Amino acid sequence: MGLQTVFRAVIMGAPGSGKGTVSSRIAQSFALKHLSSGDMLRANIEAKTDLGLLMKSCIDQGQLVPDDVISRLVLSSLRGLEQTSWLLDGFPRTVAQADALDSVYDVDSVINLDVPSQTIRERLTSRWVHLPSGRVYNIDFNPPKKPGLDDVTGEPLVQRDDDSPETVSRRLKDYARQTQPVLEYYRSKGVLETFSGTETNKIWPHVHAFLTRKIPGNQQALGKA
Ligand code: G5P
Ligand code: MG
Repeated sequence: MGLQTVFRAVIMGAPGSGKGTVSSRIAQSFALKHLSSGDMLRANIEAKTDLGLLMKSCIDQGQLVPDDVISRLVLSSLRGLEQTSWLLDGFPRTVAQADALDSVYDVDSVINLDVPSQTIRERLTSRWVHLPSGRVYNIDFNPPKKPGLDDVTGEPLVQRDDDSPETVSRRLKDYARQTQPVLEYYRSKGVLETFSGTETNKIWPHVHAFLTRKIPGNQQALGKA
């Protein structure tokens, strides 16, 4: 009676597969709290925290940061959210990270965005971001209202240091090597749901329909795709 059921989800997919884009739609439609490990790291770099200064070169080169560092950062941000439905984006990225998460929470669903590498390469070179909020734009797909400026704050947009073509290649390779096993991990637990395609607008209605079925107690705020 009245006990709100909590829904815990992870969104996976190669760099540039659209995790950030789809996550913000999910957060809006289903009132889940969106937590992005990459946004957390970039916020630390922007604020020049000790952690940010230490991790900057690693991230700029497209390498994964150490498992214990990222696990501590993400798991501490989940503290106090026992009664909140959330969506993790960018974490876990290795089996060690998946084990760390598993020791604290069971994940209800893992949404896997499966997008071809060539599509990804094209997207990332035209991505622009507003670092303080994590809002993502693309000069072809979802351009800002005013070129080079964030829609909400009017602040300047930047390109990520790790979106250069060589660094994107490295990130895609690392994804195949280090993150594919995490997909197997969740497949074996029976919670993996894969969505394939080259366009987010075509993938999204399927993700929306899936979550509408999955999320208990009809939590959708807006409910429309
Ligand atoms: P991040 O921040 O987690 P990645 O590499 O996993 O970074 P990324 O690049 O943020 O993932 P995304 O979120 O999957 O990609 O994709 P997105 O931003 O929504 O979309 C990409 C672009 O395509 C955007 O410009 C978007 O507008 C556009 N787009 C979307 N859909 C379409 C479409 O249909 N058509 C077109 N034309 N465009 C579209 O991690 C960054 C770094 O942080 C560290 C690592 O160093 C990592 O490299 N890190 C971790 N290290 C260890 N462990 C972890 N768990 C870590 N998490 C982060
Ligand atoms: Mg992202």
